[in-house]
Amino acid sequence: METLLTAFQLPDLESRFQARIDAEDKIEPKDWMPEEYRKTLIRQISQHAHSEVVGMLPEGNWVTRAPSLKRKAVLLAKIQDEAGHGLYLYSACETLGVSRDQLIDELHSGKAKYSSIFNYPTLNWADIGAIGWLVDGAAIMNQIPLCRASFGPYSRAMIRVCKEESFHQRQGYEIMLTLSKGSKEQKAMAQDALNRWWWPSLMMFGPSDQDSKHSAQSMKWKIKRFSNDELRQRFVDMTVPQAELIGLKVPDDQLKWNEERRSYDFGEIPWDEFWNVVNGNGPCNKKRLADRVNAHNEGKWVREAAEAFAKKQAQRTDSKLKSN
Ligand code: FAQ
Repeated sequence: METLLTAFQLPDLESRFQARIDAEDKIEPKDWMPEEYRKTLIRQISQHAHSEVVGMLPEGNWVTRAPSLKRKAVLLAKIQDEAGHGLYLYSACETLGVSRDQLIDELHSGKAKYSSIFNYPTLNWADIGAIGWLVDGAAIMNQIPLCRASFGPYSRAMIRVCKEESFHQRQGYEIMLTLSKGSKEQKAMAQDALNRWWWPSLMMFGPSDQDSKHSAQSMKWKIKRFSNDELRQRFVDMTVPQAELIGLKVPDDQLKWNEERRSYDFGEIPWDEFWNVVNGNGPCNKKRLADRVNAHNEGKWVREAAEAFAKKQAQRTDSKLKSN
């Protein structure tokens, strides 16, 4: 009987759900939602959380070698921000009925994805500038529309994330500006970093629209507001003039302003490289995962201590309440 009822009710529930989305209502964790919507959100939000946390590794590599105390302090603060973003996102994901342990297990077993960009090495200080400028720049371009995602906890988390990412982008650009105004060698370092990070940054937006299997449904559900190619194009249009302003050359011979479209035409993305990295065979995939697993294992005593402390506090509050 229950199955029959569900079968009759489902189309009605689904159309009411879509009507709420179309009316720009926010969906909250306890609202009815199609199972596929829930799964899509868990997939995207957890991949996003993993990216923030794995994304700390290439930058963490430079904390001890930052060129001044000021640069070290700024870099440390940025890396802590990324950890915070991971935490908001894991929390948003948990409201969908999945545990953080489960999500972390999926990352550590290699089942869950994280952004391809964090599988590239940071070879010198200019790479830290390029990550802030390009990687955070691409992240903001992708994430500003997510502030309007239909799922309430995700959209609210993204508002704070975007504010912090925009500071990150500016500090990265400022590093690149300083290097470009420096010695011949420093300018060459900045150009070399741009050469290596340009194409991987464009890949952050995901496969081309024709190969993106989730975009159409995610856009109908207003999780995504723009397609991968649309956001990539906006990023190119925003970033090319920034490169020109500091005297750097974007490494793309086919890059050309298109007056008719009022936008840049650009070359073909090396998709083989993208899929290779996504499938676990990029230059640093194995190292990144091993470093995450190690950090998690080494942090076991911290989690246990925090849990014991929280339990003790709860017991104290309990006995205070009883004695009052
Ligand atoms: N890397 O059908 P679509 C940051 C996968 S945060 C790896 O187009 P969708 C902050 C995709 O998951 C950066 N995998 O998928 C920071 C799917 O695989 P699946 C992270 C990728 O979801 C800065 C398959 O390909 N940002 O940088 C990638 O509709 C500096 C088919 O793709 C977010 O996660 C990729 N680049 O669109 C931290 C933003 N692209 O799951 C430290 C939220 C695609 O079927 C330092 N996410 N795949 O096995 C999104 O907006 C979307 O998920 C997309 C992909 C646009 C990434």
